[in-house]
Amino acid sequence: MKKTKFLIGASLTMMLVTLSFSINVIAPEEDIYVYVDIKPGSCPNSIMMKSHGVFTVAICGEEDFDVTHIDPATVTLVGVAPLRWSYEDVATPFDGEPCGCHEEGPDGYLDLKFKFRIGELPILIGSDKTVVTLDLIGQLKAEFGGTVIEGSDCAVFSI
Ligand SMILES: [Ca+2]
Ligand SMILES: [Ca+2]
Repeated sequence: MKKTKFLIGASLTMMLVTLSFSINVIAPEEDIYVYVDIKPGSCPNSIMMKSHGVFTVAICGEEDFDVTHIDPATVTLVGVAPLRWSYEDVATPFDGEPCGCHEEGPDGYLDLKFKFRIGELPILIGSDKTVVTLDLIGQLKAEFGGTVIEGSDCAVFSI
């Protein structure tokens, strides 16, 4: 009886070792956290749900982060794909508290700018001026390792 328990324990341990080993092999890279600015130059980031327009979201470039390494086609905001994208210095990373923002614009580092359609956001708000965190996710281009990038910013939604 004891021997059986030992064998089960040993094979479980081996399975766990194998499992963690393969995870390490598949995902050697840590995700890269990027600074995201909804409506660059604006704070608060107000979005009117009923206006069926578009709004701008920038991924901020930094001294040690080149936004041209990002594959724009992989980027989504709360699961929504952008209408289009372009490269322009329009934003400055905000390093304050979560959901904080500033009105600073260009900082000398190129940013990746996206346009998203307000009507495509999967967001339902019950009351006016609801603050919602919007998560952005994407990947670097294959030649830069395809590493996952992620970031978020908040918007104040009005009905
Ligand atoms: Ca902003
Ligand atoms: Ca910039």
